Amino acid sequence: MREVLDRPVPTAAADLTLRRGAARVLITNWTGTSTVPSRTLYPHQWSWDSAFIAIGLRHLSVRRAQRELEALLAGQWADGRIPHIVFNPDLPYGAYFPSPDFWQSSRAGRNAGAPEAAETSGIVQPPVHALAAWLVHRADTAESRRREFLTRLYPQLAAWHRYLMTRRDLAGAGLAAVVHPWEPGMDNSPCWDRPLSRITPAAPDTFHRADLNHGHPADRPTDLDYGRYVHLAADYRSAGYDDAVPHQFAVEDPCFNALLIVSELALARIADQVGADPGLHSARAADLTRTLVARLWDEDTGLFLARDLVDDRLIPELSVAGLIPLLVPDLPEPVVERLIQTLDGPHFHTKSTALVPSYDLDGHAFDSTRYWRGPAWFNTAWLIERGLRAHGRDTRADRLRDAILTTAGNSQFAEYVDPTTGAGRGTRNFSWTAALTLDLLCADDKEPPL
Ligand code: 2M8
Repeated sequence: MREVLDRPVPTAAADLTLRRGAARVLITNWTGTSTVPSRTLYPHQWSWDSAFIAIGLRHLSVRRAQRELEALLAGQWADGRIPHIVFNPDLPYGAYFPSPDFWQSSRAGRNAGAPEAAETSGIVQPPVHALAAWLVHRADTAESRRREFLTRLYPQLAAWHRYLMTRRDLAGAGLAAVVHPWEPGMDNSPCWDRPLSRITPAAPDTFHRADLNHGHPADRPTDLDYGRYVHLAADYRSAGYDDAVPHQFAVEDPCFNALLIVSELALARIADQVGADPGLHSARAADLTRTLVARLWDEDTGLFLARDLVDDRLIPELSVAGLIPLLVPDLPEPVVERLIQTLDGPHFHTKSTALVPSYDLDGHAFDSTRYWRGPAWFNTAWLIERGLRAHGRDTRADRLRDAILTTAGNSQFAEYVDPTTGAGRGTRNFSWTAALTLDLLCADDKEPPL
């Protein structure tokens, strides 16, 4: 425990209480090797959760933040993919669905290079990891060098990005595609309704949802959505998790690709530290930025939209994912300006809470409590806060920061909240909510995002 408490603390009393609360969540959710998103609903290690968690943990214990990322990377496949879940072998299969016996990674994923020593899922999540590794390094560069943290991680992170830029460039157009709604991390976003409508759901009696043992059905995806998730994942498994086979669900997501750009820029910084070539990564970030704007920017709505690769059309649904490219430092200024207008316009502006809903407040599918169909989430708010600062909008960023901190504390670090009232929804004591709260409390606002 001592390593967790030996970092400096901010002085204001309210901040101190919030910081202690957030630290308590992260300490409770630490398993000894990594952090679970939630002790009840998500009892294994999740990919982008661990990246956000490491970003917060670095303020408590740099060593623990390093171990968080190292544990995740121990589950990396030889083809470079970082699986979206690394399973805890000590838990029974019933603790979470889909469990290791569904994914069968070490057998079904053998040709794709799944590890033998760990059971994992076969799909991925957004690439926040290089950004997290860089921020963890920067929190204590001496400790990082002593443990050769970046030297060890660089080849793994480079292989991960290579996988996304080659095997996952399904359209051959220069962006990474996702092949399952769990991959962009926003599982039941209305953006996926149209692509998912083509998928025949797996029969309800062929699987058992464990999430409803812990989550309220009104907060979670429907059974119909789950049936489709199961069908898609089972098909991918049957194909040996081979990306070259045709995919029934294939989408270019703006949040996923914006995070890839920022992580490429972080990888350039990392390459520079370890004596590798930073130019490769900065050139890739520049190409990705141009392609993101060319393929996913929608001038009419003032937002980035997802592209459905099955019919090669933009999906006309307004999601918070389309605001995340604000993080990209070299986004053209008129696009930045338009994005901020959209953020502050009728589709995303909530007068009551100042938080950012996951989906269009005026949208036909808006639901203020159901998961990624309206609720406000803390990771997306943190990313937008960082993006506003990256573009010098500090006053606007301060407002969002205050809203995040107030709501995180009032909601017991909820997984997500009703954006119209701020009431907590989903599980409580959720790790990335606590971690990103800590980051906002402890990181220097003036520190460049990269
Ligand atoms: C949610 O997704 C999982 C499947 O991966 C689920 O619904 O069971 C999403 O919010 C995802 O973004 C997150 O990483 C995961 C764990 O917090 O939960």
